[in-house]
Amino acid sequence: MATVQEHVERIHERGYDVVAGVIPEDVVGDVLEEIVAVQAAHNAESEARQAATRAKGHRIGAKGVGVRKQVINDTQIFAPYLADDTLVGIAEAFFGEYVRISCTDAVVNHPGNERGYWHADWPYNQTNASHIRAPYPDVMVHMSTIWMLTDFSAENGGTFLRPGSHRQSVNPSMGEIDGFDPDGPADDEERAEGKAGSVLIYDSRLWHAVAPNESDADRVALIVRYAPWWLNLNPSMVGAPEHTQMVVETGGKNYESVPIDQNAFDRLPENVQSLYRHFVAQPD
Ligand SMILES: O=C(O)CCC(=O)C(=O)O
Repeated sequence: MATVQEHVERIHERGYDVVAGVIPEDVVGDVLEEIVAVQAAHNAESEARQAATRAKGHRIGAKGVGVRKQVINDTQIFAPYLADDTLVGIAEAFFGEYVRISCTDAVVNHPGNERGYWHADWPYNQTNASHIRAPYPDVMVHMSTIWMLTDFSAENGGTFLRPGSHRQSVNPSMGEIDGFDPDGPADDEERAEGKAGSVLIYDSRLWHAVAPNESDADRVALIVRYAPWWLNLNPSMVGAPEHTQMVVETGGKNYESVPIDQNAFDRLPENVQSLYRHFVAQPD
């Protein structure tokens, strides 16, 4: 098993790494079942939101992917693992103490989902209303993770990744760069692969894309992102004044999430509460 330091070095070098066994083998099946059921129960909402975003002319992920945003409000079955020592150790190695979670979404990539566009994540994704304008400095300010609830393979849509691209000061969310097609394959692309229960960690600047699921079963994952205390998350928080100003009033598209309900928060283990306490819903 790799040490925190070894993972950190690989993320520095390649922009990504995989931590195996974060959710134990005997638990991951139950997590999968629960997440699939919750996402299915909210799928109509997910489709309506994606259609509305497209109707406004905004670019979003990929057709054929069902989403449940801030799924921690529906189920806390995976919550104990969010504060996994290795994951938090890696985040703290980059950011220092007082790390926070900015996103806990569920994604279900159905067989035949379309390929997504190459992009970096918020706050580097230039399609978002709030973003660090490119060319941006060579600093990682957000850490993205994708939690594999099914095995990830090249066949079932293991994420496309471009190793080393995290050191660039731009990404293709802004359109073609030096002849690089945001919608096409890349010569050096790699795939995120691993057993269910593993977590792909990447520098949010890494160029990556949703891959088509060419298997006959869903590829299911959690999208969790870790941020330092010093990154302003307010533009991503529905209801916060910066979100209203930068997203609602401009009609823009954004990286955003609803607050965590007090009841859901109360059910979290104490060490996980500290990752969410910045984002607890205020009573009306
Ligand atoms: O689900 C995946 O494979 C990729 C998701 C993605 O592109 C993202 O979270 O930004």
